[in-house]
Amino acid sequence: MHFDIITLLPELLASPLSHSIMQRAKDKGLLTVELHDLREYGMGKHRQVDDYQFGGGAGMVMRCEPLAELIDKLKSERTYDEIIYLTPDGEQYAQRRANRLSLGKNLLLICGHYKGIDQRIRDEYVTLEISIGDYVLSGGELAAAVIVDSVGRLLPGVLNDETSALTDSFQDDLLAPPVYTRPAKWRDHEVPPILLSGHTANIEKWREEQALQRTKDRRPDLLTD
Ligand code: 6GU
Repeated sequence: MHFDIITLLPELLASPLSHSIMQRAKDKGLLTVELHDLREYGMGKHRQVDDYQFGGGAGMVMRCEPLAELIDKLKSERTYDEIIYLTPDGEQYAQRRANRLSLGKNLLLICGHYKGIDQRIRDEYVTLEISIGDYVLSGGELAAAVIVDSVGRLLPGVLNDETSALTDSFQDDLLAPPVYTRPAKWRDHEVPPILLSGHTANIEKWREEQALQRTKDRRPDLLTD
């Protein structure tokens, strides 16, 4: 799978996508990520990418021309499954969307800054708008990293048995059960004895019960909708 990411802060995105599972996915050739610095498409000698908003009001808006030039160039090189704008007024991101996006081949992510991008770019190019939660980030870069990580780890061959996505929280609309490792007794806390019993079927049943209880306690909304 290939990601193109349009950003004013490529340095901010490079590091989170260059470690651990994401780096392994890249090394295996399963995931490619290209960062495109919008500043290089800025206007005039100051490479301007933003301007005052029509109608007044605080905050700058990202201009159409630099974005359009870069998006047109990228669209001439690839066909995108989705052109995604990261924005706090987008669809709330969840595992279901990550699962669906992971079936695609090419995704284009657009990171906004300031008050966001001119509405006409959204109307002309964007096919999906995503928010990663009800809070405001300074720009779309951290949200883009969230999308690449959550989608990238679902690609066939990225995860091994140890890191399997099948037992993740949310994969069946349930939170994951508690997990333990050695030692079996730490301070005065013991590992639930069933996990040491070797009875695979009972352990699996216990984990399902724990997952359900944890979901009831912490995220009852997941069980109703
Ligand atoms: Cl996608 N972008 C920004 N700037 N803030 C956000 C967000 C995205 N999702 C939640 N807050």
